[in-house]
Amino acid sequence: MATPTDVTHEIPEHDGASSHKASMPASHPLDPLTVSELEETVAILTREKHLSDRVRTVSINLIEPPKNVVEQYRPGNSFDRKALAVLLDRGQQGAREVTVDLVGKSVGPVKELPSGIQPSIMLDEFAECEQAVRRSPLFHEALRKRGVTDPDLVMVEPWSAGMYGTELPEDQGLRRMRALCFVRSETRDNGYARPADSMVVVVDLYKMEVLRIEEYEPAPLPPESGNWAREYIPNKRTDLKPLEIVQPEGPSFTVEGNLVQWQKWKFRVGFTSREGLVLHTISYLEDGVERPVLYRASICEMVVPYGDPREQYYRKNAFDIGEYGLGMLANSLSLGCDCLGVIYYFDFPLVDSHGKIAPLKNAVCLHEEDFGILWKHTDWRTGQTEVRRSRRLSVSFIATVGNYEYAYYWYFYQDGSIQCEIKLTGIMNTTALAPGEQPLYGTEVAPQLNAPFHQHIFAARLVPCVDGPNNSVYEVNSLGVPTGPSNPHGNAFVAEETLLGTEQSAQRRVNSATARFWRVVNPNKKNRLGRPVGYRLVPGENCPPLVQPDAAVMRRAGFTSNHVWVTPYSPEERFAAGDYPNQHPTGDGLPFWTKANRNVDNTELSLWYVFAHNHVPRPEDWPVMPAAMLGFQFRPDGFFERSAAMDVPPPPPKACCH
Ligand SMILES: [Cu+2]
Repeated sequence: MATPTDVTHEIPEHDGASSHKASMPASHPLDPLTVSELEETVAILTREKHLSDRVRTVSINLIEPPKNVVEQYRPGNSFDRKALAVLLDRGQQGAREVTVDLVGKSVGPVKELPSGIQPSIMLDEFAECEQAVRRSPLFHEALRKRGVTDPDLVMVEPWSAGMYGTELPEDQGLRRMRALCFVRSETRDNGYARPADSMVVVVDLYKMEVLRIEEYEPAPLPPESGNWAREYIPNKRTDLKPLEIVQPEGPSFTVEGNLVQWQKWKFRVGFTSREGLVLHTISYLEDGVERPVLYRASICEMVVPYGDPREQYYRKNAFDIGEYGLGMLANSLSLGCDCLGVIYYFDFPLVDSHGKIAPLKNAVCLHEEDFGILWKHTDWRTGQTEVRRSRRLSVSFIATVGNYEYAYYWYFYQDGSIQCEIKLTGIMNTTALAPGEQPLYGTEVAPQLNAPFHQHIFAARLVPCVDGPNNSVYEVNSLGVPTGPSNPHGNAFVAEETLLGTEQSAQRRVNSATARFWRVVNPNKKNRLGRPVGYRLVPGENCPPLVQPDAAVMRRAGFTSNHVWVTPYSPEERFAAGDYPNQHPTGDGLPFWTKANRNVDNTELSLWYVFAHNHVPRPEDWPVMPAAMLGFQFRPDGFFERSAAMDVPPPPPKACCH
């Protein structure tokens, strides 16, 4: 969570990496806006006087065309291009959405956002906020009081301020951030080793000036450093031999524009400033027929509620997607480090708050991986052994959100399965402990250094189109049958399917006691066994929210109260906590939309899967946390007539002794 770091990788030009340049023209209605389209959007907005010194660009993204336009599109057809610009007017202290028609070269509808709605925090605001803090005499006075003699060594970490109903009257209507402070012992030192717990700097982002410094009980700075940069680690292990991934004939995928084809899979790679990587129109080719599976898939929101109730910390609940934008925080990936093997990179352009456009090189990584065995059987009677290697296709990006890194992977498998995996790494946020103090709501990870308990909660939005647009969702619970006449030996259990036909009935949680999963079916298409074709949503690690239902953060993070939500497909309903969770006064998103209790049976759907990593920190998560992984799978369940992986050929004879 919190501030961006300046992740500036030198991208070495290696053999074997090829890339999609952000300057390439759009060749499909779903292609993200290109550099020239973004430049044109900014030019039109400037010409029409929507941009000025006092008006900042929060985001500019493609307005995705309606489903029917995408379905009917054929290569060579002309297509509309529309951009949605979210602009913040610091002068008028308001925000608006402006539609720009890039074909008509005109400005379309302009929608003023209601007073009190704050769009996401812009990347530039983090730096400007830090400068405002450093300019403030209050800041220097507070440091002097704490015996901090070199302000340049103070790491200022602005956090979203949220909205908790406890705001001071003078804060009402202001766009704010709250900055925590850490003290480095030298410029490259890990600041998180020494939290200056006792002060929070509140900043007005409209005026870019410090409103006040909230002061708390001081705790001494922890005594140890927690350095991780290579120069601080003198004794590196020396027994690693080279491991190279070689694909002498190149990878097995093809890329054309943003269209990827691999094995029988076909999909389009997209990217937004908010979600980062988006996958579109995922289909599976069977006997020459393209069978649709998912129309759109992304991680659309996340929130990290911290469990420390102290006054200076209860507002630590960053919505890293809705409040900051993961696309804006995406890394430029590095071959041999972030990605290994024969890599195809996608570049995507990003727009800063001044309307400047720069391509983010190597934003998305595409490659194949060996993933152990796909299937195997030995007939011990005949000695026949068949084994197949699993090859998977990985599409990924990594975002740095202040102290944490989030690496997002989508994997495609040869048996028709899709998996989403998120790797959490980076540095834990910390607080200081007095000597001998035992933390109640965290783990002491180094002497006098507390890493508070917290949860990383993600929301995936999947738009299923399993063999067609109209789908239904069933919940499947495995239940033991009471011992009795129909189950005299007590061993029977059934897999009970329940239709989730309305939005209210489709608000569900995981349940390991019944091995619960969900089946997305097309009720209009039966397989040869007479059952509707389907895909199974298989949960992975998960946990309910541990904050109280009446915790203030739940107003905005209400989407975390269920693990599964099903809504009728709506292009307007894209983000689980609504369009503008930053400082939202009442909350928005899933809990609000689903009050209508709309029908979700045999219609176009959005399926929302919410999943959490409950982080009870370990000393071994310090100073940089080895990646923790969580996610979910979307596996065929009656979609195919039998295993879709039977036609995968055996490994070549020289690679396999069978
Ligand atoms: Cu964590």
